Amino acid sequence: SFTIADVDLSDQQTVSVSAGANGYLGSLTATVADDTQGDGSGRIDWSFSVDDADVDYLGVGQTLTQTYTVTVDDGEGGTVDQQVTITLTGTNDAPTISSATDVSGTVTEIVDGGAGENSNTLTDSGSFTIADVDLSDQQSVSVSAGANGYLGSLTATVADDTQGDGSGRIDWSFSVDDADVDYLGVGQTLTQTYTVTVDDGEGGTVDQQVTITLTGTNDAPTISSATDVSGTVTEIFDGGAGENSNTLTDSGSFTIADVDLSDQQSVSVRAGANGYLGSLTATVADDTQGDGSGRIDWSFSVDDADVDYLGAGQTLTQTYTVTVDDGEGGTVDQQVTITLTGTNDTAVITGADTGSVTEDAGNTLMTSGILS
Ligand SMILES: [Ca+2]
Ligand SMILES: [Ca+2]
Ligand SMILES: [Ca+2]
Ligand SMILES: [Ca+2]
Repeated sequence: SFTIADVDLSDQQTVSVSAGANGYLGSLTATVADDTQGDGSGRIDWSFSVDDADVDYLGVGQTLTQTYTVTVDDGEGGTVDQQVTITLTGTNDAPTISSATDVSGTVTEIVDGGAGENSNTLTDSGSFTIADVDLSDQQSVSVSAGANGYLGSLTATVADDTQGDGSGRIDWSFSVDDADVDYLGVGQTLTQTYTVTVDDGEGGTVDQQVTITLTGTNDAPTISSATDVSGTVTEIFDGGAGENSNTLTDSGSFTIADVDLSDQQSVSVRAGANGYLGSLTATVADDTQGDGSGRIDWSFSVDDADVDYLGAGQTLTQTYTVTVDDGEGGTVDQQVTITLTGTNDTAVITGADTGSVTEDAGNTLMTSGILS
């Protein structure tokens, strides 16, 4: 309120208000609380009101000044003006997420032997929209990983802040080296969750979760070391212990690897030709699950009797393909070669070794038999 005076003791005042500019928020009204009639003094009351919603857009500490002219009229051609000034001050509103339809990503390991395997970067990206009713605010963004040890990295940027129009957009981008997900088996997934925090710089923040799913593909097993993949057996010498009754054996192993740490291998053997003597078997002595490395053991055996027919130094070479299968479509072959060597067996003469002749003058005496 403000007080007025009018020396004309017969006058009664009216009051009117005019805004200093168009577009003012709320409204200011004034009333003559006490005119000056009789005593020459009076009072004008003014009142301002505005919906809180209408000043929502003001940022923290942001002010808007509205000036009104209150005109007091004595009805006799005399007026006086009084300015009334209203200051509207904002407070902060936290930013909000408007739409989060693209806040999950997927990357898939490059197929075994595919272009860029173990050298390319796998990426996915997306965005979500934000709002901030405080039209003066500009946002910044930060990312925190949901756990330690996540693969790759997720970054976020303010593609469009909300300043001026109240709406904006945050872009996120995930990348990981293909080599880092090599260890994932086919279809094996890893889920990584990130919190993207949007900060309006005025104490208001909002969080949006972004979830990345990393999916593995199969890598075939490989042979790590094959230094013990040939075997020899030698026929028991003539008259030796176990000749023609013992089994001749040799065995060995080779090491394998499979980058897919979830894989377990099986093994099979295929002979290189029909009619091989004896048999070669192979077993998975240690699969690669967990540590990526393993060992295949092979074992060959043949009855000594079966190689009896080999002469001294005569050899027979048998080649086997040992196939290691990771159970996920990946295989690797290792050849195992077995050399069977004969020893000499003394010739044995059998049959009738006696005969007889009877003298018969004039004729040649002969007899015969078969020695074998
Ligand atoms: Ca506000
Ligand atoms: Ca704000
Ligand atoms: Ca893999
Ligand atoms: Ca594999």
